[in-house]
Amino acid sequence: LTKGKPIRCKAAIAREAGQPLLIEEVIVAPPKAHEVRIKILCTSLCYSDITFWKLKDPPGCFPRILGHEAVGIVESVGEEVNEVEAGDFVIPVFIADCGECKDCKSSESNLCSKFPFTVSPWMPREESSRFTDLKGETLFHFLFVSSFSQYTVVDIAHLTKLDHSIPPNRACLLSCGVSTGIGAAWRAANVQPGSSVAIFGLGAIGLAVAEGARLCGATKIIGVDVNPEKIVIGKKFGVTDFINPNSCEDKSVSQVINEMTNGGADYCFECVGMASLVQEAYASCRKGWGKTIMLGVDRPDSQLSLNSVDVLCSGKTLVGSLFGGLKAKSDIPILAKRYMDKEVRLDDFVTHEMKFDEINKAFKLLLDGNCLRCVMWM
Ligand code: CXF
Ligand code: ZN
Repeated sequence: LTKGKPIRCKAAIAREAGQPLLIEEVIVAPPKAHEVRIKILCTSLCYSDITFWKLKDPPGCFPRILGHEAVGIVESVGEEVNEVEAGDFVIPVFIADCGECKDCKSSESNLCSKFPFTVSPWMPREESSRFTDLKGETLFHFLFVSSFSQYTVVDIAHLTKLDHSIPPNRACLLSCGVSTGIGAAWRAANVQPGSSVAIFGLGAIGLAVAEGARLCGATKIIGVDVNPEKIVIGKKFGVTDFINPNSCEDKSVSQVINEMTNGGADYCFECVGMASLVQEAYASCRKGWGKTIMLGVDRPDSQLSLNSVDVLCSGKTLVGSLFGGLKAKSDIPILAKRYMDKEVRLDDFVTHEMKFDEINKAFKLLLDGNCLRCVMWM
């Protein structure tokens, strides 16, 4: 039995920014109070792993165990954990759902205020790590998950229990990107039947927004992307109309969308992470009731510029969201059930599956834009 003892296992360590990950043996400490040690079954790659792998600043976050889109089995629990037990099937999520604070109790928010979201290299309750390498050096955590390891320790506030019916190579998608996109349409925007939607950026997140919009009954789903190959993949995910900004001639994308929708789309989603595209999305949504939802992550110092009189006269809403506005503990089980009921489609997001050891190959696939989701088996 491993309970209460350190576990030695394989992990992929990011030792330096932008350098290939190294598969090494690591030591995973037992869970402290409110913590759970889990055996990862599957982990997939999300673009945020790449963003933070590339990032040289802030310095001091390497060596690090990246990975935050995963599913696993509870190996052991620390004191005060009653919600899950050894053997349970669990999904870790980068935002907390403590269930007790004003935000978690409100149906209007998914931004826990007991454990506010930060990009911290530690566990959420204290500045400490549960990982060391075989030389005794501390390895940093990532987004409170660190799933590029056969075992990891996650705070109970960041874990959602699921029943075992959903296969692990599908369940892991619900841990970040696909949930974020579906959630943005379903929770952050609350897309209404018969409405029009414009999606800026048809990567995995944008395509998941399309899936969410379809599930909500949107009838016009406009995809905007500079890559013409996205027409085919977009159609598969319910995109009804396609705009390539490079072939709009003298018109702006927002002009084209305003004409196509007779006054602007009901909902616009920015899924690239470019401040200038947020402005274009905002200009593309309908006066009076149009809603623009931000999902993409731009550089921390980027600024939005909107004309104040335009905003004043617009009646539009601009809203930012993390994890698509989903409340992890209540909403992920709903998405899992809807997948099992063949309503939510997850299969088409999985373009590649491989062994965890091949993680550097997975990085290259996503970096080169050749994959939506690459699922790795531990
Ligand atoms: C992101 C959300 C925005 C900040 C960085 C991490 N989450 C997951 O990919
Ligand atoms: Zn992610």
